[in-house]
This record gives sequence, structure tokens and C-alpha cells, in this order.
Amino acid sequence: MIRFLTAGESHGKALTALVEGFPSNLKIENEYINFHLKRRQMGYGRGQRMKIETDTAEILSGIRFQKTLGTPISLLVKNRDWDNWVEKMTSDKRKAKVEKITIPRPGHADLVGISKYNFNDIRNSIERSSARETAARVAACSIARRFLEEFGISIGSFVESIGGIFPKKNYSEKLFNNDLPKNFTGWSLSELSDKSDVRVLEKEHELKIINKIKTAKKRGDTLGGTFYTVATGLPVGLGSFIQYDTKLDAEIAQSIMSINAVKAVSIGTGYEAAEKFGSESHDEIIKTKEGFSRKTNRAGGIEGGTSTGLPIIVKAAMKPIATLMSPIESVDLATMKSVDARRERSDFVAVPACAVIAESMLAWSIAKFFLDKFGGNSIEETKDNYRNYIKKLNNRIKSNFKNKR
Ligand code: EPS
Repeated sequence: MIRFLTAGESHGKALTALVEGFPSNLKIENEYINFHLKRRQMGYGRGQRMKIETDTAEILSGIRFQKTLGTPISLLVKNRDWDNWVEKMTSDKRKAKVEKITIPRPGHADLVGISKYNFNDIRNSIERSSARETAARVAACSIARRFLEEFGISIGSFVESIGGIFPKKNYSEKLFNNDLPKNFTGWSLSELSDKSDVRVLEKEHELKIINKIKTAKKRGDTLGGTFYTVATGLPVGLGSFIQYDTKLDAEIAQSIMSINAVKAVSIGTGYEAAEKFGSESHDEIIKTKEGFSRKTNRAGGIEGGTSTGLPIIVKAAMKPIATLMSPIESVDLATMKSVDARRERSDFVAVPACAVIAESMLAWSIAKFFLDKFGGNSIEETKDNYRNYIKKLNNRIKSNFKNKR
């Protein structure tokens, strides 16, 4: 079983991640992790912080000569901004007068945090609930992403809308209709969206969104949006219908929903399926040279909690960022008077970053179920198990049903 934990505060010294359970001999280069960390920092609408940070991961353990040892991998992402926060965030004795934060921001974890943990300073909640933590996740999950690449599984994403601005073309239709170019992969999708400042697939759409973000900035406001994350190259059979926690769609929903500010996750046609007839919702089964496929992929690559082998299609919605420069109403806990919510340096829009984080979390969830099925202590062993399953799969189906024909 693979697992990871992260630690670290937004303005603390560093973020760390501890990753466990990957087989030995998986090739992973530092630059690979840093490449994905950089992708997380992109996007029009980010705040001043992204100009300060150049996120890179230092590998502290678990990798030797660019290959995993099968031992716990620990990663360190330093916060460059730390130098400006030492007095406010030191683990040592307080040496300077540090202002306490007493006005919670609606939509952030400020009020629930101080209520639950019995704090007298909202800073104590702000720090860990900040989406800065996702830098450590992207670092950790890049091990999973690299692992999946060994099996031809690739992951990508694009932004569908920001602030309610949708593209002219309906790109999700192409995914649901399984109407994709032969060389389409998850990553080929990201190669396209990486070129856009807001991870969209059309220039005109990009310009409209950037204008809307400019309006939001002028208003001192923020925006959310929707995005798709897609994984290709999966074998049939990851996950199962046996228990609530063995279902691949349930695992994916949990991991995407865990990303800061995500308020909805759907798989395949999701909410739309509820409005259709069954005949318009399901994916007809067809025979191919290799085995079986589907005419369409409205199920988003998962049936009965199990991967069908078609692309996994996940949509998610991110709410607008909670920190507003023209704030809405809150209460000052020091005076118990109604006041404007506190301003704190933040982003205006982080939907493009959220899509990259979702790629990472999707990679994690798929790798978890992949290793659950194929196991192996070394990558060579995992590959043997995988190849054996793939090689025999279709013949097994044929021979199991032979006498019924
Ligand atoms: C950050 C995400 C956001 C940024 C943060 C860095 O976190 P939050 O959820 O707290 O708004 O605003 O930067 C700051 C907190 C800051 O000091 O600017 C990230 O993804 O790295």
C-alpha cells in the first residue's frame, strides 16, 4: 500500500512530504519533480507570493542514483518567504511583538480553525489550511505519476471555465464520445493547456477569461472555475465493486475533493447523466482486435468502481478564493463587532494551479489501486505481474465463456 503525508505551514521554514510504498528501481530525476512543481505555480491571477517562490524539491531519502530504493522517500520544499516570517512563525520563544489576527475570512478555515483548536490567534489556522500545502502534494505525487508512466498511463488536465466563462467548443463532449485522436494521451492534453496562461484550449477563450480576471482584480474580488483531469492508458480492472473503499471512483472523488477550495467532483458525464435516458447514458460495448471497447465513454472510464480501460475523466469545481481585497462582512473576535473581513496577501484565481494539483492527486489514486492490484517490491516485479495479467486477460475471457457459445 502506498501512502503519503505532508507537513509544513504556508509561511514556515519548509514543506515536507513522506512517501512510502513504491517499489525499488523506479527511475526518478529531481528535475522531473521540479518540472511539475513549476507547473503548479503557473497561471494568470496568482498573487505576489508566486514571484517570491521558485518551488523545488530536495530529496532527503529513498532515492539513490536517481532510482527508488523501496524505502521511505522524504522530500523538502523550502519556503523562500521564510526569511520574512521568522519572527512571526518561529518555533522558538517569541522574541518580538507579533500582531494577533482576530478577524476571520468567510470561506477560509479561520473561524472553524480557532473554534476547533482553541487558538487565540487566527494565524494558527491560516498557516496549515493554506493551499501552499499542495506544493508538497505535487512533489509527493510526482513519484506516483512517474511510476504510472512506466506502464503507459499518463495524466493531464485543462480548465473548462473561470468565472462562468466557457469555451465555444465543448471539449468534454469529445471525451465522452470517445472521439479522440489515435495519439491522444492525458499528457498530450496538458502539453496543450500548459501553453495557456489559464490552461484553456482556445486563444479566444483565454482572452475572455483574462479580461474577467482583470475585472475581478479591479473589484478586489476573486473567481473560481471548473476543470477536467484525464488519465489515459489504464488497464481494465483497477478498483472493485467489493467494498465502499475499494471503488476507484470513490477513491478519486475523495482525493480530488481534498484539494483546497474544491466543492464538487464528478466522473464521466456526472450531473448530466441524471437528466438523460439510460440509452443515452451508457456506453455500448463493441468487439475490437484486442478485446473489447466502448462506443462512448460517458462513464468516464469507470464502471462498478472498476476501471474499464478507457480514459478516466474527472471534472471538479473550485470555489472563488476566500481572501478578498474588497472584503465581505465578518466579526472582529477581539471586539465582537461587525467589520470587514481581514485582507491577507493571496491569489485572485488559482483554478489553473488547482487543475495541476488534481492531476497529481489523480495520479496518486490510480497508482494506489494499480499497486494494490499488481504489487511487487521492485519495478521489474510489478512489470512482470502487469504484463502477465494483460497478456492473459482476453484469452481468459474467451476460454471461460467458450462452452457457453
Ligand atoms: C499558495 C496558495 C495560496 C497563496 C499562498 C501560496 O494560499 P492560501 O490558500 O493561503 O490563499 O496565497 O501564498 C500566501 C499565503 C502568501 O503569503 O502570498 C501556494 O499555492 O503556494
